[in-house]
Amino acid sequence: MRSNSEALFARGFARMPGGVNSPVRAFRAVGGNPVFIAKGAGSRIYDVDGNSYLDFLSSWGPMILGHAHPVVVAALIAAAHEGTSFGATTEREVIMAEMLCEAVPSLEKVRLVNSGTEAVMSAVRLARAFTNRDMIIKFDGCYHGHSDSLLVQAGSGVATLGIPDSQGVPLAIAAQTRSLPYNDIPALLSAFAKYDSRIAAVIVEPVAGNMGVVKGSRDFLAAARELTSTNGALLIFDEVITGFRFGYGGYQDIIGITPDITCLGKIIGGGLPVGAFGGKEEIMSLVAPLGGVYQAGTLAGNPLAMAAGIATLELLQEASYQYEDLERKTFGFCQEIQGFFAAKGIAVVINQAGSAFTCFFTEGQSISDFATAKQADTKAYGAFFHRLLANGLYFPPAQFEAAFFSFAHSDADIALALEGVKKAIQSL
Ligand code: HOZ
Repeated sequence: MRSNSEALFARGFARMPGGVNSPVRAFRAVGGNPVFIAKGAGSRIYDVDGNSYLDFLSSWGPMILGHAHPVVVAALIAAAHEGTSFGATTEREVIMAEMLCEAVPSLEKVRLVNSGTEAVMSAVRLARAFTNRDMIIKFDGCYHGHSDSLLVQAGSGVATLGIPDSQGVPLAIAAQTRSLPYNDIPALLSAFAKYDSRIAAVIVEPVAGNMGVVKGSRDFLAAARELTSTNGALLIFDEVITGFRFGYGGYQDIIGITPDITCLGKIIGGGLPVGAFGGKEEIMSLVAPLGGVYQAGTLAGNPLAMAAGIATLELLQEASYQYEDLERKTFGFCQEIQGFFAAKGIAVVINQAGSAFTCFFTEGQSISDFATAKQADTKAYGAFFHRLLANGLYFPPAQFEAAFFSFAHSDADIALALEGVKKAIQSL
C-alpha cells in the first residue's frame, strides 16, 4: 500500500517537472510512480506509508556508512548550532582539504564545491585554460553531471530517458566534445591521431557507474594516461562515485594510475551536497583568486557539508571499516543471486566492482561498454525492480545505474536481502 506516496506524487507533479527534482527518481525507467521516502536508519529506508526497505540505492552512492549514522548526525547537530553558512572561510574547509590531499595521490590542492556536476564543469574549464585547447574526449555511457560540455552520449538519467545529447546544448559547445566507446584503446589512439594538438583533456569514470557498473580495464586507463601525457593533454578522473567507495582514497590508488585532475563528490559530503576538484599545484594555481579560471560559490565549503564529510571520512579510517569485507560481502551476494537467476533460466550478467554492482538482463556474455550495456532488456529490469520493491528491497530505479552495499548492511540484512531477491526472481 502506497497511497501516501501516490498522493504526494500527484501534488508534486503539479508543481515540479515530472514531480521530481532529478529525472531518474520519477521511475519512468521502471514504470509506476515513485515511492516517497520519509526517513532512513542504517541499512534501511522507510516510505511515507510506513513500508520499510533494505536500501541498495545508497542515495546513488554517498551513504557508505548507512543512513543517519549517529556520529555523522552528532557532527551535523554540533555544526548547525554554530551557524549554517557564513560565506567566509572556516576551519572545517581546511581540515577537509587536508584530508582529501592526504588521501588522494593526485591532489596537491583542491577546491570544494557543491556537487559533482560543479566539480567536473570547473575541472573542464581548468583543463582548457591550462592547455589552451578546447576539445574534450569523453566516453559513451559515462556520465559527468549535466554541464553543457558533457551532455554528449552521456549515461545515467539521460541514457535512461533516451536523451544522451540534451536539447539546449549549443551545437558549438557539443562540437568541442568527442565521445568514444569505453574500454576501446584503438578508438582512443585514432582520436589522438586525428585531434592531438586540439585535445585539452580526456575525462573518464575509472569504473563507470552510470551505464550500470562497468570497470575500465587497466590497459585502457593506462593508454589514456600515456596518450594525454605525450600529447600535452590532461587526464581527468571523475571519481565522484568511485572516490572513497572502493578504498579510503581514490580508485586511482587501486589501479596505480595518477590523473592530472580528480573530481570528487558523494561520499566526501557524508550525504550533504558537496563536490571537489583538484590536482597538482601547477594546475590549481590557475584557479581564481590565484589565476584567471573563475569559479565561485556562496555555499562552497558549507559548514554542514564539511562537518558531515569530515565525520564520514574519519569513520572510514577506523579499523572497524574494512573495505575488503564490504567487497567480499558484495561479491558473495552477487554470486548467490547469479545462481538464483540461473536456476530460473533468466540470462543475466552481473557486473560487480568493490561494493557496487548492476544486474544486466542480457543474453550477452559480458558488458564492457555502453553498446553492450544498451543491449540489456530494460523492461525486464523494470519488472525485477518492482518485484524487489514488493519484497522490501530498494534498488536503483533504472538499469543504467549502480546498486551499492554500505557498511551498515549486516550479515542478517544480507540473508534477508538474498531471500527477497530469490522471491523476486522466482516471481518473474
Ligand atoms: N544522477 C544520479 C544518478 N547517477 C541521479 C541523482 C538523483 O536522482 O538523486
